[in-house]
Amino acid sequence: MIDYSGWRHAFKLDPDKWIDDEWLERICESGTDAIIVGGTLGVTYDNTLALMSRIRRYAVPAVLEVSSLQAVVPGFDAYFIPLVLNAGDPDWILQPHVTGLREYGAYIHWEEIFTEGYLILNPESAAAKRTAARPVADTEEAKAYARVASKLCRLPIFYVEYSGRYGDPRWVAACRSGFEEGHLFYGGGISTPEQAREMASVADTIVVGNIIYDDPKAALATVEAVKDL
Ligand code: 1GP
Repeated sequence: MIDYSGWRHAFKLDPDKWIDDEWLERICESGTDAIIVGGTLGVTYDNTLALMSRIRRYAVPAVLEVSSLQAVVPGFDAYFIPLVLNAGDPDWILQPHVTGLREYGAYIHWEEIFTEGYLILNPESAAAKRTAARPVADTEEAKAYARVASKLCRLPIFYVEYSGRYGDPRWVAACRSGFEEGHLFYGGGISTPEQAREMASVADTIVVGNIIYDDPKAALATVEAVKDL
């Protein structure tokens, strides 16, 4: 069973985006704590399987963040299941989960499954649009969402998602204060060592995604930044 409790840094690779072998090796061997495979658009069984097979050449833990029932590929170390707490479209809260468990419920290795309470804070992101994410008014409301995840739902993971845009550390800190016992991930717009350090000071794990494809050298620098802390 994987233990993410000590993770400080993870890279998120999108099956719908291309990375060549050389950069994939550098990313996987960078010292990051894990590779999360996930995306919002264009994720299929085939491109997820293809990416997993390439990542599996390396020792780094590999996790699939499930966003499509058609793309659940066996062979990852663990599966993170998002539960979008501020989804405006109720189909995105539990409906896909019911559909999935109805079909695959008997075959699941539950020790590999971890539910993430997801709070989407960038209204321009593809994830916000797809789930019709409700705007969050202020830090107190963000904290209340974190408490819902922690105290009412007892979820092990809270994921503050700014995908595509660097967020406000004060909002992440508010989520941290509402999510006392569990593990807090932050993802969104990290592209410099300074941003990596800033968010790592309020989140347990920072997740670095897009910059891998835009400027892979800058992506690698975020690992060092966090390890030094
Ligand atoms: C996306 O939180 C991750 O799900 C990372 O965000 O792609 O903006 O780095 P970026």
